[in-house]
Amino acid sequence: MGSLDDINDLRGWLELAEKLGEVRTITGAHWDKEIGAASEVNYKRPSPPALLFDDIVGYGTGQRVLTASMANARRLGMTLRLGTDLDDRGLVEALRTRPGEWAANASRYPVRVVETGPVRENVFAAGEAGLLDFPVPQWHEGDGGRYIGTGCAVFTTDPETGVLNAGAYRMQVQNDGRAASINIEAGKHGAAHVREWFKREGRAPVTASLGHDPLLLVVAGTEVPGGVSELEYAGAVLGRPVEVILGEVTGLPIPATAEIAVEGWLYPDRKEQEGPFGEWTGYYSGGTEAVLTMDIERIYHRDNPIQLGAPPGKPPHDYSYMRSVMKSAMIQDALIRTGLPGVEGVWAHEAGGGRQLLAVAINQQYAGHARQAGYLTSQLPAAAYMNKFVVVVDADVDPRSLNDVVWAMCTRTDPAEDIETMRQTWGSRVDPLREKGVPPFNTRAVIDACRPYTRLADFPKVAEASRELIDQVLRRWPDVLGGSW
Ligand SMILES: Cc1cc2nc3c(=O)[nH]c(=O)nc-3n(C[C@H](O)[C@H](O)[C@H](O)COP(=O)(O)O)c2cc1C
Ligand SMILES: [Mn+2]
Repeated sequence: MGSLDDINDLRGWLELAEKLGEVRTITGAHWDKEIGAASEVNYKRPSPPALLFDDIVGYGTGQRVLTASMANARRLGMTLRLGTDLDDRGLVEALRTRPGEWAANASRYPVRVVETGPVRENVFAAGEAGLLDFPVPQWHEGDGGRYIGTGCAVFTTDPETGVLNAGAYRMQVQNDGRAASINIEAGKHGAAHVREWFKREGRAPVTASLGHDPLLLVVAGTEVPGGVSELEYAGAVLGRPVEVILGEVTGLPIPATAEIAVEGWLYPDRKEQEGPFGEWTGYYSGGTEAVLTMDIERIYHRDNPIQLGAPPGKPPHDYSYMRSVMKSAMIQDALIRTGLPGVEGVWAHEAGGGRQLLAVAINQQYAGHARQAGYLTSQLPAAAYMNKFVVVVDADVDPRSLNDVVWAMCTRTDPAEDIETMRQTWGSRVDPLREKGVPPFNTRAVIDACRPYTRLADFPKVAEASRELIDQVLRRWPDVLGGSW
């Protein structure tokens, strides 16, 4: 044990992360708000370590909760099997073109069905055990309950093609642990599967893993293209198939090394009040609403299981770093694949939860190029959900620097001319601007923060020292000036 190739589950992941000095343990925290608040304090620090909670009040030693799993470049790079010593820039470099390759190669890694696995160390039928046998956190003070599904992977199939989908959809404990609501936004693949099952069979089979190699959270929680199974995509990342067992009741796959998994059916009229929940926008999502709820038919768990927590909130939150890095890479790949020339970089800023604020740097080549980049980006399947602003900047602006992007907006955008809006676009129920009872549309803007194409030749020069001059003074006073360039 100890190298990237050896990671086969959350425990292997933890072992390597601990060896790298990337994990801190907290004992004696209460599941009621303390785990959530301690995690929140941790996210706000630069390059936060992962936090492993043990000896949780009311639960024995060994039942653990992990948060901030991928909150820095080193652990995200490790999770994506790209390296164990990457920094922000190195990770972005290493990730370039990979998402497209993983999607293209996914079909070469169909899941491998195995007879049994660690997840079957303990198996309970309905009524024999409940979700509150585990130290499920109440994450935020204003949450409507305890959420066992944050860093989860919810599995559904397309009833026609059998293609498996995994999505991270929040799951609130219901009925004292005998049920869980699953909050799937309209437009997500899981929602389409469930709708199709309802139409054909009147119910939809579902399994969910609640603790696993964080790679499964990356693939379930990121917009892997439709029709591509996230588990096969994970196989392409790993270079080997993911092993699954088949659920006893539904026959749906469950990762063989999952820490905790549940299984059951959704029915169109089986709903419970769900929420509010502190969401990635930085606000609590509305009030409570009736949400599809699964009565638990089976609970599977390893001895001393570890929940993978990933609670959102005002950014930076648990997975905002992961979301930004993955979104940026996927959107940049997708934008280049449209055939748009001159794409220099894309960054999905954490302040916008990795969705609402996208910066695109281009090398302007023709009249209309900048707007084309903006409109295309805002409607790419990888970017469309809940986008609010696409800011297009020239190649001399670093799209990852919020300061530089805002500076470009302040100096190259003429608000009356250069902001284009779109209406009735793909929003979300978690949008704090949405009015209750209204379908989750949003509006969005493309902000052209490029120098006007007609003035490229004579636009004022940027007032900063040239590279040569900077290098000259760095060489002269390295003790005083070195390190920051
Ligand atoms: C920790 C976490 C929690 C999430 N919670 C939800 C949720 O409650 N509902 C939802 O529709 N999407 C949620 N998402 C976003 C989806 O997981 C994401 O859009 C994913 O691409 C959905 O998979 P699908 O495209 O296969 O449907 C969450 C993502 C993460 C990482
Ligand atoms: Mn999907």
